Amino acid sequence: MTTIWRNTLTFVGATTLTLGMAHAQSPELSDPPEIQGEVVGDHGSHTLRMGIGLAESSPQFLSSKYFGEILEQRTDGRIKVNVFPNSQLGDDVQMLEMLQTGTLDMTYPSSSATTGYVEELAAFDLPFLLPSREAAVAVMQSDVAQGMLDAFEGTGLKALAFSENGYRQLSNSARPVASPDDVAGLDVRGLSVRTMENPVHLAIWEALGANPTPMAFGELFSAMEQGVVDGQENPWSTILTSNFNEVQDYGTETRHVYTPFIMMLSERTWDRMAPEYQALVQEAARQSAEYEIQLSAEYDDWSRDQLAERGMDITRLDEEQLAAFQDAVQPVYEEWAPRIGEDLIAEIQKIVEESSN
Ligand code: TK8
Repeated sequence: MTTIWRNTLTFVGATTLTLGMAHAQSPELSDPPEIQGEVVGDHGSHTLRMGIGLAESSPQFLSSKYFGEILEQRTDGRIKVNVFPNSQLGDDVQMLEMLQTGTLDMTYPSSSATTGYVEELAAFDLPFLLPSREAAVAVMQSDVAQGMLDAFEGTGLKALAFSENGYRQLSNSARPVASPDDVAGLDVRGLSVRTMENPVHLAIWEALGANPTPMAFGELFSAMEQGVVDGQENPWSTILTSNFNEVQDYGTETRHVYTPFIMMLSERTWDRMAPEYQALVQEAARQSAEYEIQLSAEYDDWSRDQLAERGMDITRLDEEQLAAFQDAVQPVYEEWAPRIGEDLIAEIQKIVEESSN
């Protein structure tokens, strides 16, 4: 593991130990691939400011640092990337607008935050569409997905690559959840669940009998801490690295949606770059996205087990319990498949089937 990773993780680890939580802050992570290739020609200097939502220990941050290292090494320091984590520059929606106005160079939103620009991306928000990581990666690396990235042209956003936010899991502070009835609450009120600002996610939690509350990710921790919402849904690694377990007692392994991240560059920044730099940025994005997926996979189950070790009461669903969630959200397909595009969904499902052969 190169020095910068060791420093980053050691710092994070030390912080954890200082706080008295004798828990590892990250699993044994793979080193980033060796940076290959010559130094490209001198086409001037760029310092790129990149805002992301997640913490310094997240796969999103670690892979973004690697992205910057590739560019710095392959341009002999002429391109540098400063990564600002923890939503400190804003949330996904705000940072995308900052890319359009040119006040920020890069950001790394969930695809769910970008469906206002490219509606087809809402396919990724359909519940239980992607049954495995292999299927999800096959879809993200397909021509269909590349077509979605290309469709951002002219929006002020250059979409560079898909990577993994991951399988979303429910957490809450009210009660254990093993069924949609537990979400809806038979003799108690339904859970208030924060969702991303995305209509399909709203529909999912309405179908499950919750009271969904769309909210920016950066406001979520304090909303849960103050009891403004009972719960939220995100991958285990996000729940762990954003310390949601400090304010959430119960987890349920629903895996109801697989959300991609999309690495985004402002078109204004892209247009200022020489073609050779553009090609390098595109290649570095692809390489760092691949590394991010690997880190996210290494983090996933480990994070769930860490959360349990730290006291979160985690419910893992059996086949029958999972089927109850899948049945309950079937109306979401009926409502949204025609709006997203039945042909597109069929193409994605074909890629899913082929990926399991
Ligand atoms: C981070 C977000 C987050 C997403 C959410 O910027 O908002 O819940 O899952 O990862 O993109």
